Amino acid sequence: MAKRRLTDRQKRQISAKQHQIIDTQTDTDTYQGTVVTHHGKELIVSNANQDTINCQLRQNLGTIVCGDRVAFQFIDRHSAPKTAVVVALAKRINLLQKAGFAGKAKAVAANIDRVIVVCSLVPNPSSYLIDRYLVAAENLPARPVIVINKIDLLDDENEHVVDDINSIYTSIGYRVLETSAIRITGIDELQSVLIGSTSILVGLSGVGKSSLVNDLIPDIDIRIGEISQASKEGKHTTTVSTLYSLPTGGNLIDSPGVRDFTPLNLDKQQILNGFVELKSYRGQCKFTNCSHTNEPACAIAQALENGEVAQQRVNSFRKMLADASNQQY
Ligand SMILES: Nc1nc2c(ncn2[C@@H]2O[C@H](COP(=O)(O)OP(=O)(O)OP(=O)(O)O)[C@@H](O)[C@H]2O)c(=O)[nH]1
Ligand SMILES: [Mg+2]
Ligand SMILES: [Zn+2]
Repeated sequence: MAKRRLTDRQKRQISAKQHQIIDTQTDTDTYQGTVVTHHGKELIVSNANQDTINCQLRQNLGTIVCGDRVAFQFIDRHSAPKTAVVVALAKRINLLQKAGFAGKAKAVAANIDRVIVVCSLVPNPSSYLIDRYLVAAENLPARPVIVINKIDLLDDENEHVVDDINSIYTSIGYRVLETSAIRITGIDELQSVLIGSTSILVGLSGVGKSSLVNDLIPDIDIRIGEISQASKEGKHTTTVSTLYSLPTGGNLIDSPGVRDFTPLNLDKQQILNGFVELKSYRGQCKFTNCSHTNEPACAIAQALENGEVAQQRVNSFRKMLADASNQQY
């Protein structure tokens, strides 16, 4: 079939699209977009003009998740909402996955530049959970940032929590932000971190991820969870990852809160690589298969003894190694 020649208008439209070119798509009726959300049969894609398009999915494209770049062809571009069919999936930069039911891989989102690990001051954050998110982020790879939300609940009792997180994580190079979604404090700082990249908010249910999105994007009004006293979980808990376009440029993905997070199938080396301050000791233990627990001349045990690394981080590292070796998948 002869190739259709592009009109000037079409050329302008195409050059205006800032999304990554999908190599296999040369058809001029094909447009590029980013998956806003995909849940069951609902698949919403946005294009460079921020139009949201209800899409169907051509078969055999595999799993498509929030943040994926896709090519689509309009079914009806004049309907409200516009409708289209997704015909191709672009190669991913990365894919954040977690261990779901029975250890099965569950894709969370794709093409992530930054992982914003949100914890709340109350109840006290789990350092092991923060560390597992950091390991997952380092292995994507994506740049992690830690957010301590609900800072309005700061008091004499929990002050040390903020100090501990700050001292442990800033000393190994991570940015730690303190926010209150309710009082709207720390939001400008968070906003400046997000500019120009695709970030995902992750963390336990109820820590305030959706509330932060509402602060960052005043035009939207995501339902947030009132913490139910009975279940201690948000009633309007987020159930599907959704990508929002930030007014300052960049995208922000709000993800459903978890009860727990286990990165997927990381081997020993990947776990070590995920602990940024420990990975420099790689290859320095006496035994090449050192489990870094109780062997003599373990470089990590030695670093701990010398006060070069934090006990809490080494505990997390050892626990993650033990958990990984117990995983039956
Ligand atoms: N005191 C205080 N409460 C907050 C703050 N941010 C959120 N909350 C409250 O925490 C509850 C949960 O907020 P959400 O934004 O729904 O939390 P989430 O992390 O999106 O929860 P999931 O969608 O279940 O993952 C709501 O009752 C919010 O009003 C904050 O900074 N301070
Ligand atoms: Mg939410
Ligand atoms: Zn060792």
